[in-house]
Amino acid sequence: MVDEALSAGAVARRLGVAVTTLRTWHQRYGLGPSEHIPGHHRRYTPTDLARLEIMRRLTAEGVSPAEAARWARQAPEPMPADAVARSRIRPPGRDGGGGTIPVGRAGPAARGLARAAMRLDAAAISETIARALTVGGVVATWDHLLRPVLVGIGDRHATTGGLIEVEHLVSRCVSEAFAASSRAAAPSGPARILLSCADEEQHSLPLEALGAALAEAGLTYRMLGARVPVAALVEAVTRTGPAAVVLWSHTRATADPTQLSALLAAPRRPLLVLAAGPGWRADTLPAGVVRPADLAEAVSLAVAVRDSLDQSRGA
Ligand code: B12
Repeated sequence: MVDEALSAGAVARRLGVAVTTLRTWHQRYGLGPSEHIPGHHRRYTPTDLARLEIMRRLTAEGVSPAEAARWARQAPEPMPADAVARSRIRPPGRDGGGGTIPVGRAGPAARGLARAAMRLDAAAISETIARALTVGGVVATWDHLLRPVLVGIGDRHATTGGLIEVEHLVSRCVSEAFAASSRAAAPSGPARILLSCADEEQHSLPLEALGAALAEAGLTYRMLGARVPVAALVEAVTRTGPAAVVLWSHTRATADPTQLSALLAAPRRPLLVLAAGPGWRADTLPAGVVRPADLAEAVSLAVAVRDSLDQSRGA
């Protein structure tokens, strides 16, 4: 943490605000640096920075500083990728035994969501997700709130055989939240991105996260959802001519690369074919297929396709 901690000057430069503004936010709203090394000035941790970014964004959008600070203080803690990985390989039981969902080093919002999930409290689950979406947006909500909890549910299920009811209820609440968020963003224009799960693939939540993130970025998409047979996928591509297709496979069992080859051979071949998800093996992908590492990268690639289409239209 010490290596990642920042001085007030560095934070002010990153956020584009004055150091005096940071001081005010600290004194009035408690959004100060939390890292303390004896004999040194206090320093801002990645969590402090994430909260200040929310503060800056909301105040810039006209939210009152007191209200913005309230949202910022509730924001989920950012979770570095290596911490996510560590949280997945922790031995079962270290996070409090069979009656809890392990969330590794994820923040208080993820722990609250895990507790609500264990109580099967759909209203609290939905409220926590909705608040995180409002405060931090889709990518942060997925990476720092939902993924830790989903991975924790999966890990706990793998070791105990239980929590299937929790997994189903949380999945349902996540789907609803992303659908509502996409509807609220309501981008207009033709859907240039096609999202589909591989044949027999039931894990659609990451694609739903991608859809909501695309909508948030102003992109329209068409979602085919879970378990799409390859003939149906090719039919959809032929009929709608999308610029990009994202095919999700969560497990090796559904990652048959001939599905990707079929897309590349379709009469209206998409500009970009993305093989997304941990099911795909890089060494079996047909040439010309791109494999995004995470949600943020998948969004960037889709935005790049949209921009290049816009440019070629304008040219
Ligand atoms: C929710 C869930 C379900 C739900 C899915 C609901 C839905 N609408 O999606 C339901 C109940 C349907 C389900 C069913 C099954 N499931 Co399930 N499920 C899960 C769970 C808990 C979360 C899935 C999820 O959304 N993960 C998304 C995130 C959380 O995954 P991640 O690993 O962090 O993501 C990585 C990458 O994908 C990438 N990434 C993350 N997000 C994004 C987004 C984009 C766009 C991109 C490009 C990349 C990207 O970054 C991460 C780092 O590598 C997982 C646990 C887990 N660890 O994933 C089990 C899990 C995937 N399921 C599992 C199993 C076994 C099953 C079943 C076979 C169970 C059964 N016997 O019936 C079935 C059917 C599977 C099938 N044929 O599709 C196993 C898979 C084991 C394996 N590797 O083969 C897991 C890992 C649970 C476990 N530990 O045993 N499941």
